[in-house]
Amino acid sequence: MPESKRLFFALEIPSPLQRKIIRWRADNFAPDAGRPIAAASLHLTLAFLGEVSAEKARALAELAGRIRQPGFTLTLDDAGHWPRSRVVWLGPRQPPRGLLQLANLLRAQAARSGCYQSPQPFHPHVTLLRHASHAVALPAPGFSWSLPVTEFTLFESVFERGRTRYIPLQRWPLGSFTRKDDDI
Ligand code: 2AM
Repeated sequence: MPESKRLFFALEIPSPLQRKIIRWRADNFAPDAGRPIAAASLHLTLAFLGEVSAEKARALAELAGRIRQPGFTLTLDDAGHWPRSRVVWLGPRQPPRGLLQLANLLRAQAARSGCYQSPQPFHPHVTLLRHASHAVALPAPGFSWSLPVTEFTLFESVFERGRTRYIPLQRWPLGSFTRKDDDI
């Protein structure tokens, strides 16, 4: 059987911000609110690909490499609890257009390549807690972290010895790309 990997495209959260977020989480959520995600695993998923063959992964990476999009600023200033998926999350109150465009493009490329995409609208979020099955008291508004987003990443999700790790496989830059018509 050909080797397959569980893959997804995501935005990485820089380590200093990962550390700030977990400190804030410890200060603002009850210890029994849910199972905390490790600092190094905090990320924002753009498109989930599922189990993908090496050949399909190559094709998707090639398509990702053709994306020409400027960077954007992401502000994480909202938090919520989805009881059905038992997830507590951090996200942008107002997702930047660049984020929605990038996610839509990656999700469309994934769908065209045969990776099932949930029909649910994209709701950008960083998962903070899992198994949050009871009502969760959310922090009062007023928190906010902004980060410049200058690249996106293909991750592999590896489950071993009872825990999941996310391994960055490849990164692509976002930047100020000159359009052909601007050159005239
Ligand atoms: P979550 O944080 O909301 O659970 C790696 O598993 C990443 O892919 C996680 O961010 C997870 O989102 C997301 N993910 C896992 N399964 C998914 C699915 N079936 N559809 C969409 N995203 C999924």
